[in-house]
Amino acid sequence: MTLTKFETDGQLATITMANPSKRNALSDAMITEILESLKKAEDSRARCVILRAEPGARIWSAGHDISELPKSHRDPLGWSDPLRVVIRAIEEFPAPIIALIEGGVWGGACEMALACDIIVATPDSTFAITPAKLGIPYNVTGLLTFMNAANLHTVKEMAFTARPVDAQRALLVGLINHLVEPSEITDFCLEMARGIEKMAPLAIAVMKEELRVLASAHSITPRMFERVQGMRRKVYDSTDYEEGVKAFKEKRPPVFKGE
Ligand code: KGA
Repeated sequence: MTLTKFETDGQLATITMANPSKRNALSDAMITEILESLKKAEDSRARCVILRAEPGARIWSAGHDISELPKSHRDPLGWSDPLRVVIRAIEEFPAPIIALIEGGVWGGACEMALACDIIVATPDSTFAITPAKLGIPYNVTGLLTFMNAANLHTVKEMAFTARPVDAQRALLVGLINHLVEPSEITDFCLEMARGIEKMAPLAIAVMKEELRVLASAHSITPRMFERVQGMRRKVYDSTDYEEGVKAFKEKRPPVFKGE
């Protein structure tokens, strides 16, 4: 493990993203390590997992590794994209995962944090939904993660402005569970995890799965799905998408033309 650290005492596992030079961007390699850690935690029958960045991190994660996004003409968030795979792994993990957040949480990392079961953040944390800044057609299940985490107007404001929301507002709109000072957040999460550990793991696992099934119980017709996929395709085939990714690499603001 080079980009993450994994610690466990059997009952509680902690996964720490530890690649500050790339702001914990969710590269294929970073996500592979997170997935390996989740597998180890599941094999050791961990009753709770904490997912965090290193203590004092300024950026929790900068989101999808933009350099690994396809240039164009390919769905950037297809079924087997690493971000999609890790979101499903978190949702399907058979024990609660607590996101311990310090610092900025961007784009796909915001989805990853919100896919966790309980979210605890420090007052200087921020949360941003960024596809509009990059010209990315976010995928349907990804938007559902955001919709299940906050009310529709909040999700729309965050998605359409791409502006970071501060932790106080995130608490107010129900995006996160608790705000805790940096000096106390580790103990706070550990104490919560120890409480979960004492509860019945089978009951928790089935409630987590029931809530996942209920939260994703939206049916859409094949025609609707294909229509949306067709609309998404127009976006990832557009010059705006190329421009969004290119502008990030060139460290300049993008200029979008709507074509
Ligand atoms: N992907 C790849 N590399 C990244 C990255 C990312 N998401 N974010 C940062 N880096 C790299 C950056 O290129 C630089 O590399 C290094 O990390 C430090 O970044 O040293 P190098 O080789 O030049 P930087 O920008 O200098 O750090 P900073 O000034 O501290 O600013 C930190 C932030 C997080 C504010 C800044 O890096 C930033 O804006 N990053 C992009 C945030 C973002 O928009 N993420 C959304 C990614 O898209 C996404 O998740 C999806 C799927 N989406 O939105 O739809």
